[in-house]
Amino acid sequence: MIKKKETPAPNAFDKELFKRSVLYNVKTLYRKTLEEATPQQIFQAVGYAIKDVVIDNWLNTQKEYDKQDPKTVYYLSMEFLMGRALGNNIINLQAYKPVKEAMDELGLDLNVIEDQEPDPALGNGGLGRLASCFLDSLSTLGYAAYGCGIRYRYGMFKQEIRDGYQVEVPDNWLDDGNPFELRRPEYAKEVKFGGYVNVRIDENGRSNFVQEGYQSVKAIPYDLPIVGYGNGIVNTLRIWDAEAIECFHLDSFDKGDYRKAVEQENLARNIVEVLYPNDNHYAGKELRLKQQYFFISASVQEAIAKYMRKHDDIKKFYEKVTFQLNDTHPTVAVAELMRILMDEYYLTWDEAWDVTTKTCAYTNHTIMAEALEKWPIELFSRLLPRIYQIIEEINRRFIIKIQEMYPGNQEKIRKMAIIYDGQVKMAHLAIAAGFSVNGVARLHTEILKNQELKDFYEMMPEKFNNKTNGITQRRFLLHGNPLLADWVTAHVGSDWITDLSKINKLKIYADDEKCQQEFMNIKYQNKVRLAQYILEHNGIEVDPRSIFDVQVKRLHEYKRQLLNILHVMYLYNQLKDHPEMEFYPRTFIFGAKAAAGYYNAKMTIKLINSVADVVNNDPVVKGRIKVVFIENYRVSNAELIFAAADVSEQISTASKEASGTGNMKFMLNGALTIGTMDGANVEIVEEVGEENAFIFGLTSDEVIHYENNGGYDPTEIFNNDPDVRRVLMQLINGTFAPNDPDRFRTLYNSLLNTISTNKADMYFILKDFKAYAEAQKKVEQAYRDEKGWARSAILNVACSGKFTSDRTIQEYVDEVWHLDKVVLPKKVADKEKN
Ligand code: B1H
Repeated sequence: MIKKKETPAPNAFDKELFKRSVLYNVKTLYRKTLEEATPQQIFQAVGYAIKDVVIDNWLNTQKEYDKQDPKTVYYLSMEFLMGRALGNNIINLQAYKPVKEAMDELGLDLNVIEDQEPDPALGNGGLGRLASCFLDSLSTLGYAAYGCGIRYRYGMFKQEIRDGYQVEVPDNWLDDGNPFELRRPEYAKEVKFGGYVNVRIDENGRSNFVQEGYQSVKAIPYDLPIVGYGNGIVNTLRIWDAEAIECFHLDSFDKGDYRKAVEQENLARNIVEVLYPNDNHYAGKELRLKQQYFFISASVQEAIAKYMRKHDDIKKFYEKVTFQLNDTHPTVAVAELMRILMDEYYLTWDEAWDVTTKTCAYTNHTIMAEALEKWPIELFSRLLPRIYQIIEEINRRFIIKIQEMYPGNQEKIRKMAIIYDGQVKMAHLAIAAGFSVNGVARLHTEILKNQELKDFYEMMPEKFNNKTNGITQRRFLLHGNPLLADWVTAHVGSDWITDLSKINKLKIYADDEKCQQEFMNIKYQNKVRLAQYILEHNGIEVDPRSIFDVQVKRLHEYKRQLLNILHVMYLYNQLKDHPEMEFYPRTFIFGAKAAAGYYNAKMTIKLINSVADVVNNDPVVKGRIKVVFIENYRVSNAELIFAAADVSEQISTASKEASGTGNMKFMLNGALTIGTMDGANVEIVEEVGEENAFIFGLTSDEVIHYENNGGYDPTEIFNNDPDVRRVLMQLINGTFAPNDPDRFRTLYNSLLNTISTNKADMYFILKDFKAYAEAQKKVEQAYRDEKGWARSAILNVACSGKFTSDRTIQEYVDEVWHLDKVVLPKKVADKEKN
């Protein structure tokens, strides 16, 4: 029944040339031979050799864009969590096989070379990774796009675990240089901060608003190629670096400019220094607002300049450009666009507003209250005086609209105004000025419409739409799980690589016993690969025959890693009480970074490691439970982890996880989900069937109902459930901290704080505990039936088609962006293929 492997398309890749290029690069970059070069130097040499191949396609694509003049989306984002570029670029060039051969022939191991590349980690978690998946899909589908962001000197910190605690180590990702980036000083822009606004008569006699007495920095773009899969298209991720506007002149002393020169230099140095490491949490810091305006001003200036190089009517800007705002972080783009249109192109307010509101679209990624961006007026107007003035006027006009619609309704103004209570509310600005507002999963969008943004939805229902997130199968299956990728291709052909709906053809193999065996065998080999990684990096031996039960994501109370580890403690208690009970061996794998200042999150990491120390070394357990905390979870080791997972933990408090995207990566790799009806889990279960997942817990409606009625009282559960009580007491009796029994007291308090009920167990951990434990029992039972498990796992892979970012991007294109599809002329495509 198995189809023959499809013959790969004839490939342009010239292996011999490539080998020579690598040797040449080692020589010219390092004055070394291959034998003398370090692994890092070899990575650089290979990177430059690949960039040479990419650059021709990049040039061609941009030339073609110039000719065809397609509409372009600017994906504006504070974060791009790209992960390593080398392997991904080789994959998308369809050159993995020849490159691997070339390396073999040079006596090099491609995996080892790939491992030398630092993970560009210019993002926190899901939001930044989504941006990167979207860029991959945009290029692969053939749409003109720029990603615009910041070239942080330090990205997401490296996590070390010392004595069970997280320690943050700076991420020097640029130390050895980045072979893929291109510095573009010719597109540098000036960005102005502070000072005051004045009205001046310009040389044409027009009165005009100008910013004076400001400090400024020079924004310098670095371009990174985004290679489409097998289509010769290369888009650009443009990240901005900051430099002092003029070099430091000693004669500044004499002019009295010395202080200003130093300040501008400091401003430039600080602005791009580091990514704020807070996921789902707003850091109301002045420097953060500077970062936002810095990259937005530069990006908007360049987008307009580029448009004006080809067109003369700025009033039609929106016909060629869309700005997609990745959450509220880039929302100053609205006012920056207004500013340039009015102050530099002399459009009237109404003309500028017409262009702006047809250009900007906003994606909401969270309903967590602590993530809402609200800037104090004082700070905002001091740092961005002209921008603030414009937002005031937007607000004034918006309030008039509210009053027209709801005459005399002061409450509406209080809830919806852009500026209120001394604060600038960025989400309100994004909604008022955007032509589209979208959530990132069906449930999330419904909650936006019916709860969080209800007033806005009622006033402007036509703006609201859903775009369920997706992931790129090219990185998370083709590159990350080559064994399964080959197996899928052997059964359904290779179309799934660019059309994931085709993976559905796997369904017919779900009941085929041979296929089930092959699938389980591949999973086993991937588990061996991960076990090896864990042994090397954690010194813990795990049994690849045990169930690999995995929760990897940022650490946050709403994601409920605490529920997971409390359940492990409960299982441990059971084994202690009944050492001979039936128990299928299980390896609980965690990976998570906690924001540096997030105490409960950091203590949860310590708890996981403390439980691991006790459980992993207790002879009564006999290795049946292993707990592993994988240090420094990031894109590169994520690829290994998804491939090896049996069970995918997606256990957020219902309503809190906007979508989740890890859930999709697990599914694509054939893990079964244990999860709540939250975010995209709802749609995952809808695709694969509830019988092929383990769903438990409160629904989002129930959670929201409790929240609207003052919470719930967890003491009742504590008093009546001895299993829960025992686990909780172990948090404060020294079971996992013999020398410091109070160590986990704050975690205990977060669950049981009896002083104010509405703060106790805010994330419903105790409320969901029993249901979770029962679902976990079902996981164990299901895993004992190997064929049944394999069937469900194959069905998960087969039903994952909806969750490709290609589908998401096509929906954005069809319903929001309306981009033109770009096809390279045949001669270019041919040249590449022959
Ligand atoms: C998501 C964030 C986020 N939502 C603020 N919001 C940040 C908010 O540095 N900040 O200030 C950083 C990140 N991140 C995530 O977006 C959601 O939690 C996920 O559920 C979702 O899948 C992802 C992509 O839409």
